[in-house]
Amino acid sequence: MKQLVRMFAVVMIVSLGLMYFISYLNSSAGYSGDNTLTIYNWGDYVDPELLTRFEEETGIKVIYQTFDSNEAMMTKIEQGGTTFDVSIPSEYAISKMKEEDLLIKLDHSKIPNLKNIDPRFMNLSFDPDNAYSIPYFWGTVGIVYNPELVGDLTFASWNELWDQSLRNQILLLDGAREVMGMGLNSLGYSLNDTEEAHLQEAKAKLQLLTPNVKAIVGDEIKLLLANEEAAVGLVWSGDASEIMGENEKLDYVVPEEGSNLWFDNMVIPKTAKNIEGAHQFINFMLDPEVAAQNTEYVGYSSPNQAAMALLPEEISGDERFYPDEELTSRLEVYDNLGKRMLAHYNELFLEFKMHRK
Ligand code: N2P
Repeated sequence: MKQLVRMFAVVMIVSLGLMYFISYLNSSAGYSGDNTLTIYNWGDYVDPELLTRFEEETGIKVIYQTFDSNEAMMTKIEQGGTTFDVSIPSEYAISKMKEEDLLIKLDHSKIPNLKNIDPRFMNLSFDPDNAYSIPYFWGTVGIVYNPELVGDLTFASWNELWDQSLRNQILLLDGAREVMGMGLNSLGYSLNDTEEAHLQEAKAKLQLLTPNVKAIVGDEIKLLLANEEAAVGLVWSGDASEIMGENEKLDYVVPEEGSNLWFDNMVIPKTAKNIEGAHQFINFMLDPEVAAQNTEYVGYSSPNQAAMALLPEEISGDERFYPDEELTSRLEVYDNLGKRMLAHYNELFLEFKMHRK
């Protein structure tokens, strides 16, 4: 009997010890409630070293997931399967998410680094007073091209993309607003046009581009263009700057008919579990040194004026990525066209994609 009691005691002690050890492992790995932060960002859109630094400074473990279009991101957040603490949508998506009650109001007292943001990027019409969103990066949509492979073309006009010499030479980024917007702009229409006849005209014109389109791709567009797998690409400006960093022969231009000016802001979705940590992360990304390092890493344009002051002139003074007033006056921001019209843009883009096959 004595032996049985002793054995029982040993089993108890060992299992208690094991339980303690497992809970210690869990907490040091950070998987305990408040101690994690789930971030949902565009692909290739943060310096991973900064995520590690955030984890070290705060003891919060970052879980990181990526998306490649506003549409994919919104669908996932609407479905609510995964709960995200921070995401980074573009302006029209922010407006739509606000409308659908998917975002929480931010507590600016927890984001003192907000003072570093250039006032030009604050209080924009998609989010008055930045009640729900904080500037992260901004940019344009344009054309990267290899002057050695395109003859006399300079892409002063979108219509040069339709030139017969570009057969199978164009890569397009995989975005409904961007590609439809390019079609509309090439016809002299607004990229926020909602007139059915204009939209059909744009789709028909895009279909005529098909022989020139080599592929419609995600982030791999950067590698393909830098490696000269295609002569021309429809890209976001920051991707262009990264591509040109890899291959100095290439250039970036925003055609004269106009194009898109976009803003990506950090938000906290309604389903967030770690609202405190989310504010901490937003504030961290707004620190001047952190934002400068992030800008150098991803190649996009920073709205953080304190960070801009830390960046070399070759970045902050590059007018292709920090456009002057003349260029800015030709750019349009995507409007939130409403659920139905946005779905219609997606449909038309999908039909164009199907038509290629
Ligand atoms: C980065 C994607 C940039 C997002 N890969 C443009 N809104």
